[in-house]
Amino acid sequence: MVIVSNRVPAPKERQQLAGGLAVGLAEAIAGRETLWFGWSGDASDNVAAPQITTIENLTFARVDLTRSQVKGFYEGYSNGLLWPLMHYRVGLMEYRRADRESYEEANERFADALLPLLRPDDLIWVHDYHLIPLGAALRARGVRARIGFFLHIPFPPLALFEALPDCDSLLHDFAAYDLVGVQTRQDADHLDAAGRARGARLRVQAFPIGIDPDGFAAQARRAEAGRDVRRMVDSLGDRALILGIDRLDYSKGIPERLRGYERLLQRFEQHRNKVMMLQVAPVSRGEVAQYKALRRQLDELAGHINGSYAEFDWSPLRTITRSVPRGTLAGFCRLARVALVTPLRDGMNLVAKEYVAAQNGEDPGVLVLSRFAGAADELAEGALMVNPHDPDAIAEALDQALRMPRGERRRRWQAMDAAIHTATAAQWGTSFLADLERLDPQENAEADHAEP
Ligand code: ADQ
Repeated sequence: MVIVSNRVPAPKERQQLAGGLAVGLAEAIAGRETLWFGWSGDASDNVAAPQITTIENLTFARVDLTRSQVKGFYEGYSNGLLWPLMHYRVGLMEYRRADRESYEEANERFADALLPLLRPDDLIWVHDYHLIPLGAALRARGVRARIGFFLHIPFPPLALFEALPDCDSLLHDFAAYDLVGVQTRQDADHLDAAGRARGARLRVQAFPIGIDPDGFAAQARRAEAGRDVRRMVDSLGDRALILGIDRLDYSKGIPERLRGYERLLQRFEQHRNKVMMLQVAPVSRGEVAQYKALRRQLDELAGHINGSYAEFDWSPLRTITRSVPRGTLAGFCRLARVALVTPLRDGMNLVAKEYVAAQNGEDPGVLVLSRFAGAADELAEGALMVNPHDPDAIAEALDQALRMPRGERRRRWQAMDAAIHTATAAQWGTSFLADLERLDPQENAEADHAEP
């Protein structure tokens, strides 16, 4: 079993890697000898062979990139171009041919470094938009093993995807994989239609990613008695907590959400000094220009809201742009009366599922969810659904959530809790791999070299 993802954690960080990918893979790879290959996160100018560490039957192989690849491949093409494009934000795309070359070059480099570590009977699973050309690069080097790919972010409609000058070659890169997994039916339809329109034959299927709901619930219960949550309870008094948790990213709709909260304070005066909103948004990709601008926008809006509504004993909004330990976040989820998960576009959004998992089923909180999160497909029955572009809709949903009687909260939560127990992280990983193993390997016309 070979997992390839852009970032591979240093082996000692493994236990902190509780995100969807690590949890989903843990079960899927249990009992299999596994190689986890990818970028170390470091830049160096003498890029050598991968650093390899083995812990039981899991081997980590991490390669460095050059500084110019970090700029061109990672910050430029992956995060400055593909990320906005895939999130339907064509206007934020920054296209440079040199970045495109760096993207190809980094993928070739990954393929060269991975090749000697492969065995003929391997099952290879590549993750995310940084690595779309890797499958084709491996095929060109003669690899005939089954190779699957999972796209964690959305795939836009063809009319948007065509804005990418390299759209044909990327679609043909997708076609080098035996199986391409995406989060939702809509993403699958878009990618499939784009492939067909451009003459690339793809096998695409939706595999919605999940979480480990019982593990997260246990973490939330443990955190309830912990110091951070107790401090939070003390500082809230009898006010209701409204919670937002995201990476600081423009796809997450954080400014739009704050405007919605501001509308609540403006229009529904009865909630003033009765609620407190906490937005946790650690800075990510801080080197990319659009992210610097977002940070400034967040600070301005927070200042504006607190400046307009604070009272001598109450600030309506707190923002934290440092990262907060996962256990503490789980505890905050359990405490929060409402979670605001309102991305403008999101592949899945695991925070929505984690919030549901963390609730006390006897007295659960309410999830306000964007219709543009992949998670909406599974959680629409229980969540209050909103269009995040409409601040009044957010304000009205917040008001409804804050007034919602316990019976309704329980009914809604039960529907969502059933959904997150149906499509778990473990089930996601095992079902993707089972489907990949079951398929006939594609005829890899380009793979006319010997097996490595
Ligand atoms: P992300 O955009 O990072 O992931 P998301 O699914 O919300 O988004 O979060 C992934 C993990 O990071 C979750 O376990 C979450 O708890 C954690 N996380 C998020 N914000 C955090 C914060 N402020 N502090 C600490 N931890 C935080 C991409 C796609 C998503 C898709 C995932 C998984 O953009 O749409 O759901 O991959 O496929």
